[in-house]
Amino acid sequence: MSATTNTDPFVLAEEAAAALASAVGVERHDAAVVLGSGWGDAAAGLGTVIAEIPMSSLPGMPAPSVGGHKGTLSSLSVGGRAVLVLAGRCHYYEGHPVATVVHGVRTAIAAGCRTVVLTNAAGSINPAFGVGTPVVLSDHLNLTGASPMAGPFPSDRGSRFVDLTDAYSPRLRALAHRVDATLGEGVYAGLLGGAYETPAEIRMLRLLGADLVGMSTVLETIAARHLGAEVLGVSLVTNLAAGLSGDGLDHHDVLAAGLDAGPRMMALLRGVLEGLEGPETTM
Ligand code: 8IG
Repeated sequence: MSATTNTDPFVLAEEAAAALASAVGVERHDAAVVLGSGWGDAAAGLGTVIAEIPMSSLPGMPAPSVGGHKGTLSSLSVGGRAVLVLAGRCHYYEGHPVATVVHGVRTAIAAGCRTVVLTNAAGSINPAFGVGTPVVLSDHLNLTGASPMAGPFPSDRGSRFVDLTDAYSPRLRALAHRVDATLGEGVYAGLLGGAYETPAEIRMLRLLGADLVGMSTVLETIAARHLGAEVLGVSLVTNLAAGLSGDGLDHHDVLAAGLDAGPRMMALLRGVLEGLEGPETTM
């Protein structure tokens, strides 16, 4: 992590956004895409790469440590819009404070992004969603036991209690379905992780209404909604959740499923970014 004297995570995000703007030579960005495990190859071909920097070169950003996460931050021009692509994220299970887990999203929003697309790899609890299927998030269950809104909170940073009624933007979900009419939608259960679930835990999650299970995204969604950005969440199903297939679970399967679904995920992301409303920037 870069040395910094700032402990206020919002100020740190503003510092990171300023460092980002000067490193990539783009003053403001319109949208951000966080690429989860298996989504890395979907970024190639999204648009014209203006600049690419190591994420860890920005204040407050640790180097990602999980396989399948590149750890780069790219500034792209997609259909005339300035798009930040964060290839990799850090996870709560890695032992980072929640503020660090959501720092990339807060930085992107401080850089101007009003739209945040959060992608991840997930286990499927719903038999309708097979391996290799991208699924739009309709909602989430935050079962991490943590929140970016817990702890000391500056009085000048908006609402203390974030409204999560439409955590995942109905408008962006509709746009995603226009781009790819066969996409399903489901509820994502975000767990602390570090281990996959037991079959009993998966039966519990199914009873709770979860369709997908993973170890990311929910904290970032809360942080993004607090700062007023619109969120689109998309999971790529890379395995059936524990107990739903004859096999055990392995991180390598996750990466392989991502490679197979790459073209479809790329087309989805590109279609969504090109379909965003608002003035196109001139770059
Ligand atoms: I990929 O089955 C992926 N990430 N918790 N459970 C949890 N996280 C996951 C899973 C899964 N698959």
